[in-house]
Amino acid sequence: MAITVPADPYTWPYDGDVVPGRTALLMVDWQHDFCAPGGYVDRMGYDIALTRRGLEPARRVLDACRKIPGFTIIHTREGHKPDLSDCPPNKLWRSKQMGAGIGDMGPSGRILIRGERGWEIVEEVAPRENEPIIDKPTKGSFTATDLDLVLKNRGVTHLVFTGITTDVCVHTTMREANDRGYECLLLDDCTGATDEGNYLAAIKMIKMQGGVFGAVSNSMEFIGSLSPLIEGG
Ligand code: C5J
Repeated sequence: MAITVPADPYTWPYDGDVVPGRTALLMVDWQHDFCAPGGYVDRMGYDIALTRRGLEPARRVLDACRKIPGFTIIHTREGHKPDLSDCPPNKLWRSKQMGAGIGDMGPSGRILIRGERGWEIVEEVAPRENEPIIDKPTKGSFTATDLDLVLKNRGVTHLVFTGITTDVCVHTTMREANDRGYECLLLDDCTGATDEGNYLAAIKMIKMQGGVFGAVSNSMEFIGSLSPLIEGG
């Protein structure tokens, strides 16, 4: 029996079947810096309730995917080397203008620096040993990383997205993936932005032109549709 997910603007995937061995769940940047008190987003003065909102639905999706044999789960983290050698000067300058300089000391350690508390993935969706983690100094997860190689090695052609923030790292990664031919699905209750208008616009953009970057669904539809594949589900 073919498995599909009700989605907008088309039933996902385009080729009519979710095949676990060809599908990956991408958990984008669920880091303290983007959704926990004292992190980068908090220090910039944005409301972390907006970025944190998708965490519980994303955790449920992660749990479900972990029970599907053959399903790949990948986590990403945005962060820089302690010496900032991989941080473009303009990115550094902009962060300082916002009062949250990359590399500056904060309540969660040095902001957006690899190895610091703020850079770690929050406990609710912490990676397991068999789940690859992609570290990136960039917004997109394909730039300056081996994500494409990891996916190709596993034969993955279809990507399901949760993560933060919708309009920045999730969108950039989804666009990069789409350009590389991956068939993408974003779960809209499993993501959030620092601005509600940007969140809504980012979701809308995906759906233009018949799904210019893929399709949009939600955690309930996704888990319900995949239930025949979920062990004990
Ligand atoms: C941002 C991200 N918003 N993970 N990073 O700077 O979306």
